[in-house]
Amino acid sequence: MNLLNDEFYMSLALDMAERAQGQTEINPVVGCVVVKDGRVVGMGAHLKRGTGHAEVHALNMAGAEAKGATAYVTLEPCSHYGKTPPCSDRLIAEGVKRVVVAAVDPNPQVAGSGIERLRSHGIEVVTGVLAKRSERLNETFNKYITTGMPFVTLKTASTLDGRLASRTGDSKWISNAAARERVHAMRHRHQAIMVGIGTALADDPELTTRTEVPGLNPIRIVIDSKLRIGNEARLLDTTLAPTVVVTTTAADRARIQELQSRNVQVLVCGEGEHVDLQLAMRRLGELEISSILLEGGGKLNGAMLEAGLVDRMTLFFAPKLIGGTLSTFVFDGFERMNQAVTLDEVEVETLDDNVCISGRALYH
Ligand code: AOF
Ligand code: ZN
Repeated sequence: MNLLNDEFYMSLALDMAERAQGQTEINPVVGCVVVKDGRVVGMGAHLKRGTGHAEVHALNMAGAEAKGATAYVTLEPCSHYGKTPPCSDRLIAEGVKRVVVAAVDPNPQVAGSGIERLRSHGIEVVTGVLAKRSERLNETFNKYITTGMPFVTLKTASTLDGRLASRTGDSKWISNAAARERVHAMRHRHQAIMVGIGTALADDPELTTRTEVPGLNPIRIVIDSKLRIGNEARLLDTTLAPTVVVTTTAADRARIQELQSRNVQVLVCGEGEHVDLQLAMRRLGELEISSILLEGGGKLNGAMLEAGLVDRMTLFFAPKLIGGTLSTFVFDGFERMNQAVTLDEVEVETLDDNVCISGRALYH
């Protein structure tokens, strides 16, 4: 930050993109800074799906100053007609001289063709400036656009011995205030939040975002194979946020209709005992849900992990031991250590006396 170089401006563009996390639905977060003759002349971020891309806002602000300028963009400028026209064409039309890009757009409709287009019009393009930071900001987009499957962040708040409640089910509170605040900010950044029916029945959660300043409520998803959710459940109050209940063919048809009449979306994924989680993720992807915060409980956490459907884990630990059997991950377990699910790119952070360990899930 002390040097006047490409990273100096790119980090500003990334800061803007970062602040828009959670509000662009299936679209990536992108920031753009336009610099001419040593001055910032335009800035912009993509703020909402269906509205202007980052480049458009920044170029509108720059006006005639864009001619001969350098544009810093956190994601490769698009080359396709989506809900909006291609940004690479706009950069060309404005006479921008140099474009600095952080990450390549993994969208198969773009994937390098935006950069190619700029170059073919004689624009100098530099790529890879702070690419890792951009890729990390858009890790949910990157998975969704290439697979159609939502990116799943699994979050737990447990004791040091990995318990999410006492033997009687008491869980208020395990983690400290700082950790709980962090979780609400995570809810804001994800499009949906998912729990199992066990958690829904035990805690009757609202699963809304309660932050110091207002945040966005995620779509609530309940995995409920036999439709045991009660009519009084707070999760069925769809005035708070939309609710999707995922069930199986074992569910009572009349009950499905009853839920639908209450504005709840019901997905039937799998026959018999258990929800087919793989299918459920695919169907949720089809509903244009690109990111899910998984808040358990133990059985759903274990099942999602066993199915290889968890992409990131954010595990909060409080310095307490409570014993009992209510574990954060319930599944049969692997036979050998070399089969263990591991965390990659591990980050460790302390929040007062709580510890947060996070990383990408790696399956063997
Ligand atoms: C950019 N700048 O700010 C964003 C980009 O439906 P549309 O028109 O909004 O297009 C969405 C796609 O455009 C999205 O999947 C991604 O490939 C790219 N997003 N590109 O140059 C931006 N948000
Ligand atoms: Zn664009």
